[in-house]
Amino acid sequence: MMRKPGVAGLLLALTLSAHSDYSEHPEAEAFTDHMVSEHGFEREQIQAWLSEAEKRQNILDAIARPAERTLTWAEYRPIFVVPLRVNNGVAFWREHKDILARAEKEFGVPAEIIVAIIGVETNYGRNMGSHRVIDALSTLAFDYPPRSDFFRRELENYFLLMREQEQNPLDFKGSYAGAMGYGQFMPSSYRHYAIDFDGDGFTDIWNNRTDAIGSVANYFSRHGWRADEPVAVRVRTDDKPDDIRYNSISRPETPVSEWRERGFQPVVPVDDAAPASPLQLEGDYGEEFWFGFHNFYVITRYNRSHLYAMAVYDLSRELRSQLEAGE
Ligand SMILES: [Ca+2]
Repeated sequence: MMRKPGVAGLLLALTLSAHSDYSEHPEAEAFTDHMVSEHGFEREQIQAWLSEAEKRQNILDAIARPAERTLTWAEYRPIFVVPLRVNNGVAFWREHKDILARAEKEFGVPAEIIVAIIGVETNYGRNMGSHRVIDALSTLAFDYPPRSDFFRRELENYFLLMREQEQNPLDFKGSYAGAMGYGQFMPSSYRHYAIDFDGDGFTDIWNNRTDAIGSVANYFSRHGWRADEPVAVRVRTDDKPDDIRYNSISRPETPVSEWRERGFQPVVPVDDAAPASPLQLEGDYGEEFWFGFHNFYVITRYNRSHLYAMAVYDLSRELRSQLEAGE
C-alpha cells in the first residue's frame, strides 16, 4: 500500500519547488502582473518561462565578488593585457579591418577601442558566457535583494527583446549577470544601443560580428565619446595629495590647470582646459598616478570600474602599436 508522505517530506517538497521554479517565487506574481498589464504578454507565457528558470548559487557567489572590487591594478591588468589577447585582437582587427574602419568613420570611435572592448569582454567572441540568461536574470531579479530592481528591469527587457527578435528566452547563454554576445550587452542595452550594422534587417550581436562591432561603436557614440580626444595620461606628483578623491568614475569636471596647482604634472602635453579626474593605481612597480579624461569616463559607462576602463585603454594602445609594428 502507498504511504502518505510525512510533514517533513511535504515541507521538503514545498521547499524544493519554491527554489527550483521561479513562477512560484513570492515576488514573481507582481512581476508577471506587470508584464501582462504593461506589455500585453499572456500570463501563462511569462509563468511558463519563469517555471523553466533555475536558481543558481554560483551566480549569487560570482556577483558578490567581482574582480573590479577585489583586485589591484597589478593583479587586474594581466587578466586582459597579455600577449595572447593582444595577438588575438590584432588578428580580429585585420580580419574585420573594413568594418572597423567604417564604424570608426561613422561613430568617431577608434577601431582599437572597439576591438579592446570585445577583447576584454569575451576574448573576441571566444567566451560569451556559459550561464543561461534566463537563470542569471531570474536568480538576480528574485534572489539578490541589493540589485533586484535593476535585474527585474533587465529580465523585463530580456522578455521584450525576445519577443521583438522572435527568439526563445530559454535558448540564450551569457555572463553570470545576463550580458550577451561579443560585446556583452545587457538586455536593456541590446534594445537601446545594438544596431543592424550589416543591413540584413536583423540586429544580431550574438553571432554577427559586423553588428557586434557597429553596436559597440554606437554604444560609445551615444554615451558621448569624443573623436580625437585623449583617454588618459600618466601624471607625476611629488606631494601625493591624500585629501582628494581618486578613481572617481563620475564625469570629470576639474580642469588640468587646477590639478597642476595641486601638484599633478602630466608627463606629455595636454590641454590645460580639459576636465580630468585623478587616478591612483597599484602597479607592478608601485604607485602610479594618471588623469582620466572625458573619454575615460565614457568607457566606465560600459562597466562602472576605473580598473576596467584602464584595462580597455591599455589593451587598445597595445593593439594599435602591435598592428602598426606588423604593417
Ligand atoms: Ca544584421
